[in-house]
Amino acid sequence: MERTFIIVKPDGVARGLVGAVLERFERRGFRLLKLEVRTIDRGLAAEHYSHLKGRPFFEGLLDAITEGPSVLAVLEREDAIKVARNIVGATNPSDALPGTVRGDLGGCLPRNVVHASDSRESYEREVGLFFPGEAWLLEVQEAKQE
Ligand code: IDP
Ligand code: MG
Repeated sequence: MERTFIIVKPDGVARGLVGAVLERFERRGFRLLKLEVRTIDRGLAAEHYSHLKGRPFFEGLLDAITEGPSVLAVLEREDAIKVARNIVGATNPSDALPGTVRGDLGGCLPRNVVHASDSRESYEREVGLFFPGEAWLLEVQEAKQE
């Protein structure tokens, strides 16, 4: 069993797509372990996207992810990270295939509806950033990797 971290971004929440996005994950067998509505502050957003610092779209990305409430979720199933990335689709909604969240629900960069962790390392980093002190999430994850 594996876990992943997803965000329905402010554009997705504003467009009323929370249910549609979460339904896709539930129907693919994901179990919800954590669900929270939160407006992400700019400092946390900058840490979350620190790998993109210096890109020309960085400040606009921070604007987009902090402009309203997001929905944060930790989800579990086998191969969670790979399956979630497949559900989400390509980064640019213009490239995303039909059947994926970004391919079906659209958006325009940087507002592409949803985030999903791209690796186990990213998941652990992200869940530690967004839910610090909730060590049980990390501990169970680590125990299962041994
Ligand atoms: P991902 O969300 O598919 O993992 P990343 O490359 O990690 O894609 O980029 C993080 C986020 O930054 C994207 O989801 C999108 O919101 C934004 N982004 C990525 N590339 C561009 C771009 O070329 N222009 C504007 N925003 C971008
Ligand atoms: Mg990414």
